[in-house]
Amino acid sequence: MLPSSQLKKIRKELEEHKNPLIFFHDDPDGVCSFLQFYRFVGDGKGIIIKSFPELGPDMLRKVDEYQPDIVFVLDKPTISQDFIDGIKSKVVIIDHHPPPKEPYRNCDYYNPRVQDPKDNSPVSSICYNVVKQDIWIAMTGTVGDWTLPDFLPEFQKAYPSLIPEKIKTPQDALFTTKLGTLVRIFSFILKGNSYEAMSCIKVITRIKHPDEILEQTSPQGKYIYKKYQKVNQQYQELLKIIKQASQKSKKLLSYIYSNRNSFTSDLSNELIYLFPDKVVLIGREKSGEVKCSLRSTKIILPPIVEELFKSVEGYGGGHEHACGICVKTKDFEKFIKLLKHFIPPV
Ligand SMILES: [Mn+2]
Repeated sequence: MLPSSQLKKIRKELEEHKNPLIFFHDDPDGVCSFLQFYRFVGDGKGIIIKSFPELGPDMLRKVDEYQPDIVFVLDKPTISQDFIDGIKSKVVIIDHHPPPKEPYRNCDYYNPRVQDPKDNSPVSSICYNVVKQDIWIAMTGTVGDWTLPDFLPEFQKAYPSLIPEKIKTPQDALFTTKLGTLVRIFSFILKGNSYEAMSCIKVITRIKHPDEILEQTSPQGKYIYKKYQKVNQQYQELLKIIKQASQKSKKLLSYIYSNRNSFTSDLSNELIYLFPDKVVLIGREKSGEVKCSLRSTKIILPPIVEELFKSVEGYGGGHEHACGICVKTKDFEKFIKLLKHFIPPV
């Protein structure tokens, strides 16, 4: 976690600025970070970043349009210096991915890894330690990034039905609890284009209790749940197909699909939970590229990924046991062959 002096400094920024523009990563951790800051200030505007891999100067248009008094960038690992330099107001970046080799200039940069390279506390848990409100949103984002935070006991006390006390790992929280369903809801409403995603997020800014969504006790909650159900139907169909295909796989479970929502991260997470002894690679083919999520419980992935890119054109990286990778469709077979080579026999 960030030192309390830094948490206080961020809180002061939120108290002293009335019109923040908040860019955030399009996953539950990013969304929940945005929601906490937005609800704390009570005003401002959020922009979901779907661009990959970099937040670039093309987004400056949005800054000029809105004229904010401060810009936040939450949970987004790669930001171009030109983007930062093009902003007239103050820029505050909060992240928990490995910091850039060349530190960003002209901004305040907060990342727990700067002090402790192993501390990758999700951004939504950092935001909670800043604002100290909306613990259910903070918890959703944090568990969405496979982490149980220090405020878990406090949360269990406030929302005992969402996460039973016996839960001791993020995996069990994700796949066996109501909180896990909430994480999935927050992930699935982001599918589709930015406009649709933002209109759902706007609805959530007005929701006071998670049961409004989970039990559909308010019109807002009902709206969110309906959107989730529609996406979930697609997801469950794909999951079923991949589970069947998995019976033929040995040490590597790989599956490529196209023409559907981007589910590679959600699918690979659920499949590695179901098949912890395999390496899981789920890819989505689109315009000549395959975007993949790679998971393993045992193997440290980033050095392997780096090694693969010496022979195959592509980019990607990520955490020790979870990586995002992009390869050209024409190179994909070669990529899989090489990958298999790096996985030790079961
Ligand atoms: Mn994150």
